[in-house]
Amino acid sequence: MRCRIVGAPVQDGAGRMGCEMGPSALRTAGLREVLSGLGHSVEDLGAVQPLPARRVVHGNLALKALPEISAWTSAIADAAYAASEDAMPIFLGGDHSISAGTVSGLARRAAEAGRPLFVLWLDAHPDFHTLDTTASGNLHGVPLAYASGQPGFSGYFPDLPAAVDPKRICTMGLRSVDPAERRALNEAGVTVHDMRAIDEHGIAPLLRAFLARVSDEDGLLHVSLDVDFLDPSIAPAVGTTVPGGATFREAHLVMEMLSDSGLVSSLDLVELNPFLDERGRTATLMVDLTASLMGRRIMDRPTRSHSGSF
Ligand code: Z70
Ligand code: MN
Ligand code: MN
Ligand code: MN
Repeated sequence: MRCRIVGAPVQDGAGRMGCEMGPSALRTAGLREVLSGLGHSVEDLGAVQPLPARRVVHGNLALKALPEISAWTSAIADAAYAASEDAMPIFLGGDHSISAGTVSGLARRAAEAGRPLFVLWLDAHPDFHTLDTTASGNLHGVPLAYASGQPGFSGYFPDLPAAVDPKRICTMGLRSVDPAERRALNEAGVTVHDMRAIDEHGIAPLLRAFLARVSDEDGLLHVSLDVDFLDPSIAPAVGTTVPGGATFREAHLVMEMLSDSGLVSSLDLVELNPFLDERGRTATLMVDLTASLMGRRIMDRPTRSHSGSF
């Protein structure tokens, strides 16, 4: 596989500073070396550069850094579109607002390729607020709503060349959902596997069913991994820890099943705040999870059957 690493050192979308250092920490934890060691070719494109922010005024006075995040979204969308030509892009956040750009750029790429884009959102939160419903004003709470064409972004965020169909989005690991998000997720038809569903059924059958849908439609699959999908006891380096997250074993199993499927065409690693880490353990875990997604195994397994690359 040809991988392209794209740094997106954005921190203005989160409630506290530090995610800007995320790409550096992931590189320091050996992302590139791990990917090369698994036999992939790796090109590191460095960091996306946003254009200067343009002044924007919105009625929701809680919104923070709207001009800055809008400028980042535009630059990241262009970078995602370019980096996904004949390669698998791996985007290094940065807070989760970067996915407004990554997913919209990838949706444009998929539309041009004539293939449906699916999104697997691994997160404690759905990030499904609109600019009107967010109470915190932190724009890492809106990227999935934006990229799936929910109303109210027009004139504030870049125009969407192509939206992801909400019915092709699957969220896993949710355990902190605001009331407006719950309503919007249901109305839009997003598949939600919250922590209760994972406890009740096990994570494997839920993921298997989603992967079967991607495969049936010959879809492309973007995976967006928020550090807070993981339990804070194994991944402390995130500003918004929520107890009861995915275990080490659940998270690796998800990555191994994704790898076996051969369907994954792009990846976000987001919300790592190295300022909150303990001797790099969260950064190292994120790199190890990426290794599982990219083919690292405990023992040999039968080879994959499907190629999902762009
Ligand atoms: C909450 C809000 C959020 C990520 C926290 C939390 C949003 N729903 N997103 N961490 N990645 O502030 O809107
Ligand atoms: Mn998130
Ligand atoms: Mn989150
Ligand atoms: Mn978070």
